Amino acid sequence: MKYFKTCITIIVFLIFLTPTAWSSPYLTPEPPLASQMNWDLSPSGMLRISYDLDFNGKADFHTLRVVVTSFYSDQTVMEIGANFPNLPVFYTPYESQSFYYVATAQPLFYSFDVDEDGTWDIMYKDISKDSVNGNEVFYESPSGMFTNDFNNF
Ligand SMILES: [Ca+2]
Ligand SMILES: [Ca+2]
Ligand SMILES: [Ca+2]
Repeated sequence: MKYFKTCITIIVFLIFLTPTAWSSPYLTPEPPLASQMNWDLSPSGMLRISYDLDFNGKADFHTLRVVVTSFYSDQTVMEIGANFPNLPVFYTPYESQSFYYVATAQPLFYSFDVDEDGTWDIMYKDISKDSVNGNEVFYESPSGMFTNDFNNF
């Protein structure tokens, strides 16, 4: 018996450097739509969805989507949804009809209310609306908690 102890280990690390969370504090992928706290139209006309990421009963994460179209219809949400595959459909029911909002598949803005006081503290814009994948950019800090160069981190 011969024992060959040949331990040649070639480890090749292919590191694809992509922007990661360290450059975008708080930025996190949107949870499933079904886990939302509530939704509404923002003053800018975009569809806001609020989440409670730490489950303390207070909203801390909000996404904003462009409304693709909105209309009254007496069709069911299932029927409307079938007309807009892959797009989220929201609706407000009225007596005989509902008012439907069809939004983009992914958000344009991601907003965080770090201290949960109702004023957003940091906003990211995802111009390509392709979910959180590293190409989001700092947009503004409505509360002033953060500055452009992240001095407060
Ligand atoms: Ca919370
Ligand atoms: Ca705040
Ligand atoms: Ca993106």
